[in-house]
Amino acid sequence: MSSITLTAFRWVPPMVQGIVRDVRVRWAVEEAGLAYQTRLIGPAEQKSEEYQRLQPFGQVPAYDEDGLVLFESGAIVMHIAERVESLMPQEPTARARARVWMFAALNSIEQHVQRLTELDLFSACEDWAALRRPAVLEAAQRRLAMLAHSLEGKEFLEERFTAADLLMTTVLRIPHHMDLVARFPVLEAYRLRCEARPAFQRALADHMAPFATKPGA
Ligand SMILES: N[C@@H](CCC(=O)N[C@@H](CS)C(=O)NCC(=O)O)C(=O)O
Repeated sequence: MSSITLTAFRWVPPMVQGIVRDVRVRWAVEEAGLAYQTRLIGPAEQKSEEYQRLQPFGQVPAYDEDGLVLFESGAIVMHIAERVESLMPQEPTARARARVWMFAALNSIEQHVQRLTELDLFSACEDWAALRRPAVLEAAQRRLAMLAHSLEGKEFLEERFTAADLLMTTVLRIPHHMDLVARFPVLEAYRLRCEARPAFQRALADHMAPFATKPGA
């Protein structure tokens, strides 16, 4: 039985609760049926030498499994998924296809929805943001339309749920402050279908639980 410790934030502002990247790792661990413990950190630990030895950029998540220290949520999810059939098929072609979509989620979709979300949540009052937003929105919509086209008539990105769907769902959750994903009924139905999984519900609840207590309260 391995010992897994996942690092997450002790508290984040309500506007980003539910979309911090530890959610995807919690979800993968839950799908894999593994037990884990959480180490919650705040700004001081984030900046510490000790933490940056685990996560060189001082970000979350960081993951420690019996002394094997990993960072980058996508790499952590892949590490977990490669051991469990429920997240990653054994058959080589299906496995390669799942990997393709994992990278697509993180490299071809996430950057667009992240850019738009950052603009809206952190820079909305800046004059430059108003000028930049239409092009950023247009690029995100174009990419999501193509993703919706790929998912047309399908339940999941490939034959069945895999770690690729897990990552893609967490990416589609990023622009939660607006109806961007809901503009594409295929994507909205897909997101809701994946989020209905009990493992996701447990992961989200465990991610949210610490935020009930405000720091210093
Ligand atoms: N590519 C990294 C990104 C990690 C990341 O952006 N983490 C955010 C939370 S979702 C963070 O720690 N932000 C605080 C900071 O950058 O100082 C991954 O997927 O793990």
